[in-house]
Parts: sequence; C-alpha cells; structure tokens
Amino acid sequence: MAVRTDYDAVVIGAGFSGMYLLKTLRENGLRVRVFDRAHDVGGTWYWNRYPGARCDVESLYYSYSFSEELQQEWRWTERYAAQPEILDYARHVADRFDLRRDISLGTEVRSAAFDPAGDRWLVRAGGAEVAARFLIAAVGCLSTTSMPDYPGLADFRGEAHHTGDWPDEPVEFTGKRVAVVGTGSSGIQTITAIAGEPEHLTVFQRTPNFSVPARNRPLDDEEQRQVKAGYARLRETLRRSFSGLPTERLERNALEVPREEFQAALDRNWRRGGLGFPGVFQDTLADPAANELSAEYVRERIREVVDDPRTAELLCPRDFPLGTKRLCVDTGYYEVFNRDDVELVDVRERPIERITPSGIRQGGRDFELDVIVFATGFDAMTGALNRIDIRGADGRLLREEWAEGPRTYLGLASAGFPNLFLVTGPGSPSVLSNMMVSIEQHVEWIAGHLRYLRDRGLTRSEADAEAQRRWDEHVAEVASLTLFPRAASWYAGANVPGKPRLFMPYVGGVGTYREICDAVAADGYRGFVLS
Ligand code: FAD
Ligand code: N01
Repeated sequence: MAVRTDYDAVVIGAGFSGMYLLKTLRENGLRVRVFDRAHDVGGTWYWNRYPGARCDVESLYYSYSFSEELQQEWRWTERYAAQPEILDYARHVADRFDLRRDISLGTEVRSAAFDPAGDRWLVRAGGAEVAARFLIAAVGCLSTTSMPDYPGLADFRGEAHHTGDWPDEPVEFTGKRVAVVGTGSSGIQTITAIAGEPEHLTVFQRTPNFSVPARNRPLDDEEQRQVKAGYARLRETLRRSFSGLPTERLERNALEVPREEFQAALDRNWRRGGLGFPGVFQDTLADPAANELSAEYVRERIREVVDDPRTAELLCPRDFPLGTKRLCVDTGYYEVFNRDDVELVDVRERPIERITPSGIRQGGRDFELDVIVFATGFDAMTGALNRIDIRGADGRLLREEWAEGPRTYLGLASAGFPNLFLVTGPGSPSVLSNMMVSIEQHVEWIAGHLRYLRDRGLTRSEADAEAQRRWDEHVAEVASLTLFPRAASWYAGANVPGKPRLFMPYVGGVGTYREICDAVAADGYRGFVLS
C-alpha cells in the first residue's frame, strides 16, 4: 500500500495522554495525527462505563494542570467524579482545544515499522498506511482487558460483560441473578453500585483486597474556590511529591512512634478517606512489621462492619502487604456483605470450573445466572503495546524484545526502537502515581526532546542499550528495597497467565523521577544516541 501522508508524529491513543500530546506538539508546530480504536476521546473513561466507575484520586487533582483557564473554569461536582463526568471533561478538553480535527477515532493501529533509510515510522492504522518521523505510544497502562480462559464462555445464554469494555447502553440488573467475578477496584465499585438491584448477587472472590473509605461527597463552591485560588502552587507541590497525591506523609516510622500516635494518625486518615493510607508512615511500604500494623488496622475495620464473622474473615486480606497491590477506595463495600441477597464465594481453593449455558460451575455447585460481570482486570502496562506489531531498526519485534519483561530507558524509550516514545511506560512511576501528574510530565519531556532534535536538525533519537540496562537495574533495585515485589500483583505481571514476572513501575517517586529526567535533558539527553 502506498504511503499516504507524512506526519511529524503519530500518536496512538486519544486518552488524557494522547490529547495532551496532540495539543503540545501541535503548539510546537508539528503535524500530528492521533489514532484511537475507541469511538470517542477519553481512553479509560470511554471504555470503563460499568456501574460505580469513578476515579480514586480526587478530581480537583486528577485533572490537567497545563491550562490555568481550564482548571479554573471546569467545575467538578463530587470529590471523586463518576465516569460520565470524567468522560465529559475529556470531551470538553477535546472541543475547547480544537483537538478532534487531528484525531481519527475507530481506527486501530495494528503495526508500525521503523524505516532506517528515512528515519521514520510506517504505521498501519485502520485501512491506511501513514509515515511519521516520531511514533508516540499513548496506549494506556490499563487499556487491554484480561479475561480468564473459562471453558464454555461462548455458550452462556445470559449477558456477560467485562468492566473494561462495558456496553454503551445500560445493563439491567433489577430482579436478575447476577455474578461479579473479581474483587479489585473495578469489582468493588461494581458490587457496591449494583447491590440491592439484582434478585441475588454472587461475588466470586479469589484474593481479598484492602479497601479504604473514599469519603466521597459533593464539592461545594467554597471548597473549589479555595483549592483553585492556590492551584498553581498546589500543582507544583504535587509534581515534586512522591505520588502526585495531596496526602499526609509523616516523616516518621510506624514502628517507632507511640501506639497512641500511630492509632491517631491512622484514624485521622481513615476519616479523611482516600489513597493516602499506606504513605502516612515512611516504613509502611518497606518494613513487613510496620506494614502489618496498618494491615491489621484495616482488618479490624472490616470486622467491625461485617456481621458474619466467617464472611468478615474471608474479606480480610492476608496474602500481600497493604499498599503493594493498588489500594481500593470504596463507599460502603463491606456493608454489602450484610445483605441477605448477597453471597460471597471463595474461589481460591476451588476455582471456577467452567461457564455453563445457564451460569457458573464452581466447587461442584451450579450457580444459575442471568448476568456475569467480569471484573478480572487488565494485561497491564505492556498489553496494549504488545498487541501491536512494532518493528524496530533491525526488524525486531518489540514484543519479542520484551519477552522476558519490558526493557526501557526511563520508561520513555526502548533500545533498538528509534524515534519511539512511550507515555507512562514501564520503568516510570506511572500507575503508582496520580496518573495526570505523570502524563503531563512525560508529554512535556517528550515535547522538549523533539524540540531539541528539530532545533539541531537531528532526525533520530534512540535509547542507548547500556543506559537502558543501567536504568532497568535501578528500577529493579529500588523496587527490591520495598515490599512491592512480595505481592502477586498486576504491577508485576502476576495476574496474566504466562506473563513474565517483573516489577514494572518505578518506585522512586514522581518528584525524584522528574529530577532524573530533567537532568538527562539538561545533559544533552544523556543516554540517548542522537543523529
Ligand atoms: P488510556 O486512557 O488508557 O487511553 C489509551 C487509549 O489508547 C485508549 O483509548 C485505547 O483505545 C487506545 N489504544 C490502545 N492501543 C491502541 C491501538 N493499537 N490502536 C488504536 N488505539 C489504541 N489513574 C489515576 O491516577 N487516578 C484514578 O482515579 C484512576 N482511575 C482509574 C479507573 C479505572 C476504571 C481505570 C481502568 C484506570 C484508572 N486510572 C486512574 C488509570 C488511568 O488509566 C489513567 O489515569 C489515565 O486515564 C490513562 O490515560 P492514557 O491516555 O495514558 O491511557
Ligand atoms: O483489576 P484487578 P481491576 N478467577 O487486576 C480477579 C485501576 N482502577 O480492573 O487478585 C477469579 O485489580 C483477581 O483476583 P486475584 C486501578 O489501578 C481504578 O479491578 O488475581 N478471580 C482480582 O480480584 C486498579 O488496580 C479504579 O486473585 C480472578 C480481580 O479479578 C486497576 O485499574 C477502578 C480471575 C482483578 O482485579 C485494575 O483494577 C477500577 C480468575 N480466573 C480500576 N482472574 C478506581 O477506583 C482475575 N481475577 C479509580
């Protein structure tokens, strides 16, 4: 097929990353084309329309900071906005900055090959092939769903949906027999939202998760006014912080403070609600004994809420340290299990055997069902990239290069794949942070790098293999100083059968990471081979 058009950059994905890339690169004078297989912008917030879907980072901070006008004019209705409102926000951004004219929706990128003769990428998107100097993957860390390979699924006569690929039209639960498989953030939000609607709700749980109260509430004008008055300074603090979240971090060890002080700090954060809980004491994510103190605090709260002691114990997480799998944030999750029409089924010892035409068979029992919700997560961080045939300078496939796990320099680039950049890729703080902070930092860094190349008449940038090896080593070393690798988490690829086990995100913190990236840039993009 003939090459149709030459672009300076092709961006894959029109979520928050892709949209900000388009805006920034366009302002720098580049010709950009964005492709997304979705039929609207918004990425995560387009696909995850399941009941109860909302953010777990407060909306006043889980939002773009690049435009003072935008952040002042947009009004969030709740502390944690629900999915429709976040999708509206994404659409508003697309319209306000006139982004849509350069975005091709409903267009999947299936392959991309680097052409060393022209220092450009040839990208197959939809039915066309386009060429671009730079290829930027803004494909999302949680955009490729993971479905267990249950026998019989195709024969199920009821409705079955994955939370990450939810239909447009509302799914009816009222009076039906419903199952939810999976108790991560998506499962917990779905279960809490729909409880009471079905005639009977069965929750299939393999591993209980830690969930803390969100304390969601409407946002009044005065609170918004106050935050917005200090937005610029606040956003800068988040950029320099550990996780990009406005949370309390005591420079103290849980094991060293008096018990009353420990209890008071956790009580305070429990009342405040939200994700800050594991970061209050600095040893919680590093010392098993310290972690156990906070973990037991959460278990006590579960036992207080759940009436039936056996159910309460089943819901108490014990398999991994608190905070080493993404903490869940809920509004009344544990209370659901006091309802007569809700049943918790433990599938750890006796997994789901098969899907039958009329439901689920597990532990020798047949569950008759009308609707099954699969809240079984994602092929995270590498799934979307590995689905594309990305061929580098010598024709090698990225997914083969990453067969033992992803290899990157700064999470931004991979040796052998010139002029390819990744947004919130493995090896960067990414999913361990407020993603908006990390997205903006990556987009601005990439835009700065492309400016640097253009100003010097350079056409090629490639991560140096040795710099990449050192960075990967550093990422692994920092992770090994924490408790994170002790969890069989999606951070480490443990949720997808056959996926290599490697702790993917960078645990060094967004502030430190930003300093490293800025220093690399200031040093003439040290670790990149430019020509
Ligand atoms: P995405 O939003 O995932 O967008 C990537 C886009 O790329 C998708 O639209 C996809 O269709 C497209 N794409 C991928 N491959 C291709 C291809 N081959 N061809 C064409 N298009 C392709 N993070 C937080 O910090 N706070 C939160 O509160 C939070 N809540 C979340 C709630 C849910 C339910 C989920 C699943 C994730 C949440 N996250 C949260 C993480 C969230 O993914 C990021 O915050 C952010 O939205 C990611 O934006 P993105 O543009 O990088 O990726
Ligand atoms: O996915 P998950 P998710 N049989 O992987 C279970 C973000 N997010 O979509 O733990 C039985 O966390 C699996 O069990 P186990 C956030 O970053 C944010 O819920 O592997 N069960 C687990 O319980 C989050 O971390 C929000 O033993 C099976 C569940 O399915 C990330 O997205 C909301 C199974 C999957 O949990 C992913 O969350 C939603 C099987 N064969 C998502 N296979 C907010 O609140 C899997 N499971 C902002």
